[in-house]
Amino acid sequence: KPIPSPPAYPLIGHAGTGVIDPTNSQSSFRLLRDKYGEIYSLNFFGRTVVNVSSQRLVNELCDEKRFQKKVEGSVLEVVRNGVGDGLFTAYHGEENWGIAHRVLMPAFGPSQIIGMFPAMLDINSQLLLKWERFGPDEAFDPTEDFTRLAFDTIALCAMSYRFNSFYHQDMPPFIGAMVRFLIESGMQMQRLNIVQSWMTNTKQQYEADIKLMTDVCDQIVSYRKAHPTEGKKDLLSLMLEGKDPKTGRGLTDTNIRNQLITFLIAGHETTSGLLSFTLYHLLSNPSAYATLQREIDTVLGKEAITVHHLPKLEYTNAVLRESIRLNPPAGAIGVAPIADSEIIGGEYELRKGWNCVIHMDTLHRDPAVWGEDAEEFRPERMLGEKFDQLPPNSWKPFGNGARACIGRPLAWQESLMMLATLFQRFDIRFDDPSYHLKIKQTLTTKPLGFRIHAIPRQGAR
Ligand code: MNH
Repeated sequence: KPIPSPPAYPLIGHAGTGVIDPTNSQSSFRLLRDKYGEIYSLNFFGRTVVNVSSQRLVNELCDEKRFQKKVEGSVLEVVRNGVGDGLFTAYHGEENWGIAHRVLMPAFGPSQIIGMFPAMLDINSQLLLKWERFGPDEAFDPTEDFTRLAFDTIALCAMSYRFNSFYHQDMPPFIGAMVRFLIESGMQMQRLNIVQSWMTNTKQQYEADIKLMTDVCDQIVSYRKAHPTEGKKDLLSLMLEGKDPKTGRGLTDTNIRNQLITFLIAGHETTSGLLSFTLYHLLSNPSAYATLQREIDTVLGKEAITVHHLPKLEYTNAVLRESIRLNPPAGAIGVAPIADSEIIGGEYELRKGWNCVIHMDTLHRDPAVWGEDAEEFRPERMLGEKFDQLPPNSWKPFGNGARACIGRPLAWQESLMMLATLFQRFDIRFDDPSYHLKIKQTLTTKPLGFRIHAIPRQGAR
């Protein structure tokens, strides 16, 4: 059966037809899903991109015996300009992916994550103190402070390095460089090579941004060399000293740089988005807000948070799952058939050279899985057994299989702690009660123009 596709130009295909808004592709893809359904194909300069949104088809794309991650021909291939063979952008089967994966996985085991609790709490308290000092009258964008939180947390937990972002008026320069770098990488996907070669200023800025990120990482490595962490095995020490059990090899200096930039980027953008979207959904759903705060009051009361509280925060956990369902900050992943061709859904043929994109935000709203209220924020559906019994591959915010997110437990613990301590201490209000969610997109998504007040609670600790 032919795969539906919107009208296109000869040669350039859908580039320049305006079907994809490069500054907010997620909303473009959602409109196309509404019009063309669970699968449709696009063409950019001869490259075929098949977009898939239903659990029934995605379930097949998640079969690692038939499909594998595809970096070639996707924006990740352009992002390699800055982060090369780092874990996120490594090609399927690239040797350094296997080495780094085996060396670094142990840094994200359960006891390592619990061991990060004090460092996470350190950064978490900096945010709380700042919001307390703001007081109830200050209107501010929480996304900025969640970005500071997540950025400082990944650096302190994984690299024992402090950016001290809460003590600077401006965001760390790494973040500005990263945002420009990611946006420009996305733009290059829709540009002809010849046009690209004329844009010398853009090219200079792009290279300066990559250099800035590289310099920050070199600074982290030289700081470590000057301040060895006696016996403490964090992610950075595994990068510098770890040996792959399979090949006996360690990471090269270039690969370490690529990994550090990768972790600084992947380690904060998405977590910051998750926390920001979660506040938005809670403010828009007063009964979920009330249930969450009641749970936190019951579990924590006025006690200082400890690791022992975390497993008891069942509803808070469900709130995060539901928030990331509706707004998965990393909204799409790309795969391709391993064989020359594969038939999915018993009717659509996919070819090896094509980029097959799983769109998480539309997958996460598939009415066949989530029902008539798929668009509603209802954490109850994510509690306990209901979550465990969801159809396979219907909730994929952290990607798939061997190439799924390595930082998931870190991000989750950090987010759970943040929500619990935030609602223990504050009531949150919209600055503008008529605010409706708008999206800011780089590689990932965040709320745009979202402002709140944080009102210290009577008698809170
Ligand atoms: Mn993370 C891969 C989402 C937090 C480091 N991450 C992925 C993928 C998704 C994803 C989706 C798969 C991408 C693909 O298939 O192309 N990550 C998230 C989300 C959050 C997140 C939604 C927070 C919420 N990620 C983190 C944190 C770190 C991190 C925190 C670092 C500590 N993620 C990675 C790395 C990869 C990855 C590294 C690449 C893994 C691999 O391919 O080996």
